[in-house]
Amino acid sequence: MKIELISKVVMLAAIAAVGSLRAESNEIKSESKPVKLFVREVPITVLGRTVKVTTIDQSDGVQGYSPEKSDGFHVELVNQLPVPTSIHWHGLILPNLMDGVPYLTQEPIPPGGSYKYDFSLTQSGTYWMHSHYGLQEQQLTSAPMIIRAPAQSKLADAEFTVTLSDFSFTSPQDILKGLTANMRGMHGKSDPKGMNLSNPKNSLIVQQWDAAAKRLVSRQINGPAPDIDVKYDALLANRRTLDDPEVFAVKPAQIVLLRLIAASAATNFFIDTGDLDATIIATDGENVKPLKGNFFQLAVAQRLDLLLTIPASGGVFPILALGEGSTLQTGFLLATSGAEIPKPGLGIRAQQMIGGLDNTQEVHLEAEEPLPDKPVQRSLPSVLGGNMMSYAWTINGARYPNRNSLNVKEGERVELVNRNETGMSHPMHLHGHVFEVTEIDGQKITGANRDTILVPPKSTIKIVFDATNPGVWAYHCHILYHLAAGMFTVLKYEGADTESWQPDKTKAELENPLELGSAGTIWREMTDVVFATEDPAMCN
Ligand SMILES: [Cu+2]
Repeated sequence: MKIELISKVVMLAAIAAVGSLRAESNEIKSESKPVKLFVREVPITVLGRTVKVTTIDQSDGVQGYSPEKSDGFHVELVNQLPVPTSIHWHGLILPNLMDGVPYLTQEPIPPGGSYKYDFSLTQSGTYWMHSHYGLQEQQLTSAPMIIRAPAQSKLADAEFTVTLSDFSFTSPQDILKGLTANMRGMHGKSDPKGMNLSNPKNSLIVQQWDAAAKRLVSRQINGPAPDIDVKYDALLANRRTLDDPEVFAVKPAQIVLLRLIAASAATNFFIDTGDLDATIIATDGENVKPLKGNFFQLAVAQRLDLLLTIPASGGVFPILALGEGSTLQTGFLLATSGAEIPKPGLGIRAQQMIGGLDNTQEVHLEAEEPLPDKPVQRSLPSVLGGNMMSYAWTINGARYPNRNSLNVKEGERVELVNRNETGMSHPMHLHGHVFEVTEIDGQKITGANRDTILVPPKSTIKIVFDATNPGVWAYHCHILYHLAAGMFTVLKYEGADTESWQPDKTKAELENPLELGSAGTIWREMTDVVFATEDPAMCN
């Protein structure tokens, strides 16, 4: 009750603030009151077991933050965890010291501490936020961030944002221990490279380009399953499993926009829209030329905006997210009024194993607004190395922490040549910039604009951007355990302030982890104290 009252007051205040801002145009935007975002523990129930995870939410319970582009970004981040944290605003072009990477752009925020972030926004679309501290991302320290602008609201009759995650009852510390100790069959569940090759006859679902129809579809092949790092217990869509999915109400003939965010720690997805034809209209928040199909790729940390039309006859339409190299699936339902929701819901496991992501989709993506013509002035190598056995993952032969850097000068047109020498794919994320994908395995393209590019095994992908945002920026693999095991470097502008860059301290992030993974006493203790007297809906 108390919480409801407070949230109403806050909402009224927020409405009043937005109203006055609008009335007085953009002039007072620098005085916008910051929105408080709380990083805190919450219980969720997965497969009948209730465990503690984390969330990033506002005082009214809304997850994440979705500002108007014209208002700018104004957040006071409050750390209510018992350990330090640091939240990164994934995909945003922002001032270097606002980027939220501990020991690179700021000190971690201690328990009970807070930190203010203020900057103007140059982008709009589907973004997200997540902890960049230790292994917190695996414990769902992440949330959506939709940047609103007039262009965004005209896209569809209705829109739904869905955050996809991977979930394990094993703590991330134990998962990492299992991977680095390479203890096969442990509950940490490492899957050493080559293990799947022993069974090359797997029947797999993969993506295919239907050249005649110009569509992305699925097909079945026989082959070795792709290597994956972690065998998860479940995949989640908006923190729910597919046996109890979220149901979004839609209307017959409605045009619907799906904003899909791969907030997973280590799982790449295929998105299956089933009977509904869909069109990709944006990747990583950046518009692309429309690309149709019903089976799409979405790698760790990427976003996909899909437009689809609900049939005039109505019905229930499952949208599935299938986990690469596994049989796990998650998803949600689009349902028109009166349509019968299947009970029990869909299973959390697919009928068939899901194959590997590749370049099938990427070579067909085309930026709506490509970079202006200009020759590349600096080409830098990014050789991705390592393997599952040693579990040492490298960029240009080195494991982080180190003081190596990819060096650029402000104003240059820069190319990064990602050459993946490993047997696994790596979703490579550049902070503070948007790049264009310009070449895939020798084929020149005017590809998508992105902040995260999946580089499949043995592939070479060139990306190009203009160095117009000075600083020291993270460039890393977004598979959490590859990142923790060294696949991280920095893009350094000549003359940049390196005062906050303290690579030697990053090891400390793994020293006092959150103890949230296991059910039982920890959870009971917490719920008795914190949640016992509140609305049970909060525990969903
Ligand atoms: Cu990687």
